[in-house]
Parts: sequence; structure tokens; C-alpha cells
Amino acid sequence: MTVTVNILGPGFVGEVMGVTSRLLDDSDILSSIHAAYLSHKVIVIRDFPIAADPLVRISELFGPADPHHVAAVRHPDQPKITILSNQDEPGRKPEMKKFGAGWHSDYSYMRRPSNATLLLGAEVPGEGGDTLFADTARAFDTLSDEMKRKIIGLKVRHEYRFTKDRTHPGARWNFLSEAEQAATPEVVHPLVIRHPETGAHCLFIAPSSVSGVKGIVGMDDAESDALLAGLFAHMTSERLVYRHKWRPGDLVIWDNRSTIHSATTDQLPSHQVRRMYRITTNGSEPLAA
Ligand SMILES: O=C(O)CCC(=O)C(=O)O
Ligand SMILES: [Fe+2]
Repeated sequence: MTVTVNILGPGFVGEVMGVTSRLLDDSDILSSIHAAYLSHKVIVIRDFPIAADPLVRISELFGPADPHHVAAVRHPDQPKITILSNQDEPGRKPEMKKFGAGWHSDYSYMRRPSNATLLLGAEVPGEGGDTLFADTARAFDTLSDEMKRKIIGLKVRHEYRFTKDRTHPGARWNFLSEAEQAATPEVVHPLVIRHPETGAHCLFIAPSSVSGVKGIVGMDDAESDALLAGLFAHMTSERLVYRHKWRPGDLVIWDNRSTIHSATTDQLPSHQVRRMYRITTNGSEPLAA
């Protein structure tokens, strides 16, 4: 039993056909899903059951689930699942409604960033609330040889609460508790990483305005900002970006080592209800290219 894959994006993103929850016990199907994820970086499975158990089962292919550190966003019966919602939900801060807006890779500010993220459209609007993805391996490959030589070996400082603009509505300076600040100190990762499973060289930075990239180690701010701005513009240029328009039951699984993503929930009117189930899996320390 095998699956077929339709390419949806510019050179990446595979729609994996022929997967039903009945087949999640079939080891050939599972290994072809995993192979599709590594080669296409983002995979889309349609009509996945909107239920906790099948999502937890398929997530085990990608690594151990990492329950969200904010208990209020967890699924009430299954802590491995986070529920993202653009609605007012009990116990949640309003900032959580726009979770994921702005380009990022999940947990890039942690010593061990995520491997895969699985996001299931439980309730999606007819229009809007799309998710954007960009291919960071292709972004590296399409740089000039001179730029590749210049950036290989550089290291980048990341910090969860860092924003250039502290007045930004999503600035985490404003809402992290002391314990949450202590749990997210500055970390340093290579600017170009070697993917641990495919060996691809990938840019490991993203231009989120609220989480993140502080600067390049050993460079003054002006030089670091200019170099990063050029790389950010390149890696989010239209020819590297795929826009996912959600249908209910879409399960999108992405590789955080070879892609970045951005929710567009900041542009979604609140009468358009959007609820997603999410699992992220534990990864390893990024390797330098
Ligand atoms: O809601 C989305 O479209 C993406 C949210 C996000 O960044 C994530 O789940 O990691
Ligand atoms: Fe994310």
C-alpha cells in the first residue's frame, strides 16, 4: 500500500492522497508519510478525523509530543494537544488569539527547537486565516556563492521575549511571567543549519517581529541588521512561499528545520471562527552546516 503526492507549492508542499485513519496502523503508509514530510517539507492530508486520538497517533511518527507550557491552551482531555482559537476562551490572554502571526519556526528560541508541527483545522473560516510557508532549504540554495560563503559558520542570538519595538501589541516583554522569562533565556544557533535527517543546508532565522532574532554574534547591530534584512527579504519572496487555504479536516504537518511559517490570524475578523488542534514534537539541538 503506498500513497501518491501532489505538489501544491513552489517546489515544496505535498498533498498526500489516500490516507485514512484506518490506515494509521499500516507501517508502509506511515513510512511513506514520513518520507513525504522529509522530501516535501510540508505535507497536507485531507479529511483527517477531528479528534484527539488519531492526531496523537500520527504525531508519534515525528517525535515525542511537547505539551504547551501554558496550561490554559491545552485540550481539556489530552494535554499533548494545544487548541488555537481566535475567539475569547476562558483563562486565555487576548494575545493568544493571534498566535503564530509573523514568520517563525516553532521554538527556534529554545536550545532544542521543534522537529515537526501538526496543525489540524477543526473549525475554519470560509475565507481568510490562511497559513503561509516558506522553504528555507531552497532559500539557502538560491543565494549567491559569495553570500553562502559569507554566512556559513555565523551564529545568531535568539530570545523569546526579544522585540526591537517594545510597544508592539504582541511584544512578549509585556506578558511573560518571571518564571516564563527564566525558562526562555537567550540561546545561540547556527545561521545555516544542516538538516539532521536529509543533510540539506537551511537558513535558520525568521523575521518575526515578536519572537526572536536579536542579531548575529560578533557583528555590530547595523551590519547584523542589514545582513539579516537582506536574508529575510530573500527567504520570504513570493517564489519561495506557499499559502495554505484551510478546509475543515485538513491536517498540515511541517518540518521546522527546513521551513518557516506565518499565521494570518491578525487579519481575520473575529466573527470568522477559527479553531485548530496542534501538536509540536521535540527536536534536537541544531547542527551547523
Ligand atoms: O494558526 C496558524 O496558522 C499557525 C500557528 C502557528 O504558528 C503554529 O501552530 O505553530
Ligand atoms: Fe508556529
